[in-house]
Amino acid sequence: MRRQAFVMQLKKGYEEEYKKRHDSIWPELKALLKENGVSDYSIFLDRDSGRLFAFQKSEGESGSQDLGSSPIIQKWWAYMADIMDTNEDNSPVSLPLEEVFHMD
Ligand code: RM4
Repeated sequence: MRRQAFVMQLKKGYEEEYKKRHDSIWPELKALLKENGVSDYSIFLDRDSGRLFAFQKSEGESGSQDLGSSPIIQKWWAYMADIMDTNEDNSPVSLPLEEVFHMD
């Protein structure tokens, strides 16, 4: 099981909207993530900077940000694109982070 973390960027003023959309995350998106080995997935927000810190475990090398070929992911990314910094394909700009400490 691999631990992954990455940073995304939320546009200012959308903090409540971001949480609201994730509180009602699509069941089909959750199912897709689990089917692809993603678990223990959390996203934290630094309200001052709008930085979103994501952590997840994955069974294989790929994680949530590697599923862009899925129509459900493409639909979700398009849905979220108005409130996040995104690439041209609507995927959220994601900065992978290096694990420098872990304690079980
Ligand atoms: C985030 C972002 C990620 C997705 C999660 C569920 O806002 O879109 O790519 O994995 O939502």
